[in-house]
Amino acid sequence: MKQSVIIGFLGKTQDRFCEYHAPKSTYEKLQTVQKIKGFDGVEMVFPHETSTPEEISAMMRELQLNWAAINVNVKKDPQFVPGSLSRPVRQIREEAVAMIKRAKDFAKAVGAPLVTCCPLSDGYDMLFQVDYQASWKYLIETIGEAADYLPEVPLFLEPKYSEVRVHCHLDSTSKALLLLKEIGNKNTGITLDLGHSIQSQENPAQMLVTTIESGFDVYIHTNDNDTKADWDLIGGSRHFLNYVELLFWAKEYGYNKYFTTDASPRVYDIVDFFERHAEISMGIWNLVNTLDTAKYRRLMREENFNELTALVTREIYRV
Ligand SMILES: [Mn+2]
Repeated sequence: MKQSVIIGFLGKTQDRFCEYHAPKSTYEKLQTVQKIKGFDGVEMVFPHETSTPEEISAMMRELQLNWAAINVNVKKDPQFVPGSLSRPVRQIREEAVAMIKRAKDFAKAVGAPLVTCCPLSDGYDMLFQVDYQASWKYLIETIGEAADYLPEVPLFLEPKYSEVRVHCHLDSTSKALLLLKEIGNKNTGITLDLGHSIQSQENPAQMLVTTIESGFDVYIHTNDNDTKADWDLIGGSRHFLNYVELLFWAKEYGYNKYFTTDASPRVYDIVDFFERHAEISMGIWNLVNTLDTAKYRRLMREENFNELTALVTREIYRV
């Protein structure tokens, strides 16, 4: 299991009420990754944490870190705060597409395997606020154009139900998958964030399978929450069995990308918080590797829920 982290969470973070931890430069964040036992991968936000490909590559080499992904942020700049890829203003949509293209150029230059995009500002707060017909059409156009550019760097979309809009357009894995189907570019995928998926009342393991069986790739973000909001807690701290089941199916499909931690330490010590996340994640991965998956699959085919439940009790919960 390869584990990485979205390095934005290693510096200062904030919510509506509080600020947490001190600001760090990109170099200091990368030094922190190196300190976390179990992590050697990096997801970096473009363009807000990046400089030149040469400078960033030198830092990554010096600290012996590896790329999980480039995360292109099309919501932070002032013109994108009310939305970007789905907006009726052509110039704003074009600027957002151009930013994704530049993120792909950067990913190629530094050797990162993929670009992931979570268009959180594209959505709405009130009913009768946006034209659903136009916004869906624009999402197909803009993300389709960004996907077509530099096909050797695949584009992954990360859906989420809520925040920063009350209702994001890509509010579930299914909705994002439908968009990818409409776009029809095989060099695309879903960034399946466990916490986003359960907030959308999905089963993450089933959405992993559904996405792959629909012909699209998957990149996994790990965390946990209470399903009401995206709290970015330590993995397994509330939905242990969901985490086990997701890793069970990831193993079945031979998932070989990074498992990237999308969790927020807030009031907790940063290194301790991520080490606890790395530890439970590796523990679950090791556990999954002890399971006789062929036996589980056979029992599923036989609809033997009684034996499956007994196996889960004995082999997973171990009670
Ligand atoms: Mn995520």
